[in-house]
Amino acid sequence: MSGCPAFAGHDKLYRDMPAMMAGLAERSDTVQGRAVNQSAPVTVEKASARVLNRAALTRRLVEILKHDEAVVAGIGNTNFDLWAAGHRKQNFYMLGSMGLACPIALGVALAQPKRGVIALEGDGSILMALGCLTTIANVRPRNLTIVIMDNGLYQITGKQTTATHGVSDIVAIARGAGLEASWIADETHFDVLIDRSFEHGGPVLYAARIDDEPGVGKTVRDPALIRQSFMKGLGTSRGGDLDR
Ligand SMILES: Cc1ncc(C[n+]2csc(CCOP(=O)(O)OP(=O)(O)O)c2C)c(N)n1
Repeated sequence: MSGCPAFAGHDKLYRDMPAMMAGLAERSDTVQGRAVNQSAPVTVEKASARVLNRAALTRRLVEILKHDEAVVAGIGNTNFDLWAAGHRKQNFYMLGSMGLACPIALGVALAQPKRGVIALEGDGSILMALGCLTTIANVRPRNLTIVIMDNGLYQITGKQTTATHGVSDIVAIARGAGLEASWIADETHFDVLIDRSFEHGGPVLYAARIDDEPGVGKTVRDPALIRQSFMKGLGTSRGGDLDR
């Protein structure tokens, strides 16, 4: 099992970032070979966020991963698109119940504090479990990054609208819970935010406004298999009869 050295020895919390960024000169840098503007604003409001595509953003995330980060996707489209981006043993795909990507990711982050952990969740699902944001904000796992894919819909059950389709703003809710949070302006800003969360730590929540394209894959519907693969990916599996 390899941990995430990016977190070791970095004592600065993400809340120091605005002050740090204010001191940065205008310059370009690269994240995994992509040019990024390191002087882009750290926090962005919803009105400035472009509508993105969940599958493309998920592929982008998987490409940016540098170590064996755990990625925990919620029920439905977030895990369909994570699966479609290419299965990794460090991926966990929630089946059946909404609102559990962040609580599961919190548990993984606390159990393996040297590993980067990313939760991918839909707006409908996080709205069902807002209390977990207050827990995460108070427990402050530095290795946890949350990405909310906000299409304003319970898409997978027939596109019923959620509260974020109306006046509710998931980033504002997260900030109220005590988390550092930002809307994602565009794909390049996403690269910068993810890279910063790896370098400087969390917990942090980023929300993307996304379109209503359906998920592009279909996760294997076998919870035991998913759990066993994930435990192997985290180095915590004791193995079973089939491994002999
Ligand atoms: C506790 C619970 N309530 C209701 C459902 C039915 N359900 C499954 S997915 C879903 C919508 C999920 O919406 P969201 O998280 O926004 O993801 P999207 O479908 O938009 O990708 C609903 C209502 C469920 N599985 N679990």
